[in-house]
Amino acid sequence: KMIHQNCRQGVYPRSSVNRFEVPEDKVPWSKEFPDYNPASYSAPTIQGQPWADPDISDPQFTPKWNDVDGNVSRKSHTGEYAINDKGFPLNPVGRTGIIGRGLLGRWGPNHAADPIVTRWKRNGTGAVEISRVTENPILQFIAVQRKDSGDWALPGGMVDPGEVVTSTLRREFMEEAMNSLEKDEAQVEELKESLAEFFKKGDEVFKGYVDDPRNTDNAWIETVALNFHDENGSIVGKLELSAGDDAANVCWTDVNKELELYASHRDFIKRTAQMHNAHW
Ligand code: RP5
Ligand code: MG
Ligand code: MG
Repeated sequence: KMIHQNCRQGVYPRSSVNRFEVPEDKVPWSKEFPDYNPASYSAPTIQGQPWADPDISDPQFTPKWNDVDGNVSRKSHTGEYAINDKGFPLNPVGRTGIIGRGLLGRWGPNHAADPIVTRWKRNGTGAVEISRVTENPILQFIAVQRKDSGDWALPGGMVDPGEVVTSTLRREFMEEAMNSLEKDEAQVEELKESLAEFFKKGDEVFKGYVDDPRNTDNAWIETVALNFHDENGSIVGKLELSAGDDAANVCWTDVNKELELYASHRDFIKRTAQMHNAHW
């Protein structure tokens, strides 16, 4: 059964609001928790943003829960989520110790996409490096350091309204790992072109709920993580990386079990390593 760790204790990110502590056995909604009394928090920075939903009490706001709602999917990869008697969608994993939207723009699922760009680690002569421990070849992936938390993470981001996930994957990669927001239109077109072929065929690594520290009882992140592998290092292996947007740093990172990454990203990298029979 799915469980979350990163979103059920401590202070909510970029706020001074404490989560109501939820012990592991009290996470599922099916478990009685009469003392449960979480604070409500929706960050002032999301109010009125074009990418954010209105307040749930706004009479103009008539969301189609569990459905495609105009340009926005309010469907969950995890199945049908419940709506409580006050009209709030409920986190499919369970309690988080906080109600409201927190930092998230959407009530219910907030859909993201995570590109996992990999290549083999090579030595000076171009030979693939083999781990002396597992005798498996060592994979590398492109990681970014997040500006908000300082954690290393995948260069992922939210799916824009009406955007197809395959476009989100390439756009977020370009923004966070290649600083495309600071490039001019012609340079962006050229970059898009050069990545088009590579980003055409990705292998699905994960689709579902992300254990993100921003999740609340009424808003949560779901993602689709796809692996784009550069087998001989000739495509992205040559690209010049440059951190941009919400990334402070970017670099090729060796894949192994010592990795510590943001949210559930370590799980995604572990699965990727297994898919390639790589060292872990
Ligand atoms: C993560 O939040 C998802 O897996 C994705 O990487 C990310 C999306 O949020 P932003 O990077 O846009 O903040 O948990
Ligand atoms: Mg982004
Ligand atoms: Mg991002």
